[in-house]
Amino acid sequence: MLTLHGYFRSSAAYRVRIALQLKGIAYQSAAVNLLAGEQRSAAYLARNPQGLLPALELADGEIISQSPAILEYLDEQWPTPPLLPSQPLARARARALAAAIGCDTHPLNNLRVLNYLTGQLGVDQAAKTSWYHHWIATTFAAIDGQLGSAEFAAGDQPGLVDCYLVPQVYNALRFDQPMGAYPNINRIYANCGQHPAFIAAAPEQQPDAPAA
Ligand SMILES: N[C@@H](CCC(=O)N[C@@H](CS)C(=O)NCC(=O)O)C(=O)O
Repeated sequence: MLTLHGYFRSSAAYRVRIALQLKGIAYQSAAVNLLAGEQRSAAYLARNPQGLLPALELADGEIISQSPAILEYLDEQWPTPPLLPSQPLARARARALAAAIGCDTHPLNNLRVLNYLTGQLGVDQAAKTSWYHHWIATTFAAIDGQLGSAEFAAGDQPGLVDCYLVPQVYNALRFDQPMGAYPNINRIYANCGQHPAFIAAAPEQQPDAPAA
């Protein structure tokens, strides 16, 4: 059985949960409380020396870190349904959209970066929020037009881009990001919200989420 070391509100763990659910892969969750700093505990650092979530533990105890690597592994080991379109150009475009979120947006707004802004750099809460909104808006403005008018990000089936987009939008809404300028992102987010895999992967459905 696979074990996903994650946290209900970790965007990167949420990406992996969506893929696991889309593919119908059985797994168990091991909670690492980000707000309590458990990602820096000796036990977790032994699994992932970067101290970042998620980490996927295979049945034999091997560990894979970094959500893009985990997503690729899952797609290689459980190819059906695929996370990527079949045509090379469409695959490249999907990977580019995923990277716009995973490489160019999420790292700027990660917990440790926001904590560094308010801690070591003495930035106040308003400036921190401005920073957060700015980097999300920069990416969402750039990718909204590339998303087209299909039900999901890369067509009529959910896939890799949706795995990245939904957690990023969830996170943006938590931080009161103005979302009115992104009709395609909003449509895809709403459609994913009706899909069983995304419902099961949602933060509120996770065992470590506080009771509502
Ligand atoms: N590139 C990494 C990013 C992982 C990451 O930043 N995870 C966040 C949670 S979404 C984390 O563990 N943050 C801990 C911290 O900021 O101290 C991935 O995709 O797995």
